[in-house]
Amino acid sequence: MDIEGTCQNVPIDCDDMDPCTLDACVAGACAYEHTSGCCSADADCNDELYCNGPESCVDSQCETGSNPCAADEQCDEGADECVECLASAHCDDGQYCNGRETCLDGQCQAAANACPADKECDEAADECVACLTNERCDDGVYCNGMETCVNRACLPVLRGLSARNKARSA
Ligand SMILES: [Ca+2]
Ligand SMILES: [Ca+2]
Ligand SMILES: [Ca+2]
Repeated sequence: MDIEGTCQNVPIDCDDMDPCTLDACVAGACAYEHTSGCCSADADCNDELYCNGPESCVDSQCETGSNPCAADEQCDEGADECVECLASAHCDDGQYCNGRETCLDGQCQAAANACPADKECDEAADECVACLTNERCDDGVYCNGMETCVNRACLPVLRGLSARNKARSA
C-alpha cells in the first residue's frame, strides 16, 4: 500500500510500537493492518484445538504445537484428553481367538473367546473349527476306537479300516 495523502508530510508518526501491525498513513489517517501470523503472546496463537498441542509465540511468530498424546494414545478432541482408544479398531490386539476387543469410554475392553465351547480356535486360520487334534475328537468310548481329526473335522472310527489296521499291525 502506498503511503500517501495529506498526512504524508505531517510529523505525526503512525508507529504504534506494535510489531504485529503494519503501520500506514492512508487518506490522512493512520491505518494499521495486522500482520497475519504475528503475535505478542502465546494466547494470540491459540487455535482452540487441543489435539494439535499448545501453540506458542516465538519472536513474534506463532509456532504450532505438537500432539499432546503419547504414541500409544489417541486424542479425544471433544474431551480435550488423551485416551487409550476412540474406536474398537484401536484395541485390536491382532489375535483372533481371544475375540474382538472393543473400546468403551476411551478404554479397551477384552473380549470373549471367538469360538463357542464346543469348537476349537485355529489362530493361524482365524477360524473356529471342530478340532485341531485327535484328542479333541475322543468321545470317551474306548470300544469304538480312537476318533481322528481330519481336515479340522472329527471322523468316527471306520470299523473296516480299524480292523484292517489291527490286522496289519498284528
Ligand atoms: Ca492448539
Ligand atoms: Ca483379539
Ligand atoms: Ca472312541
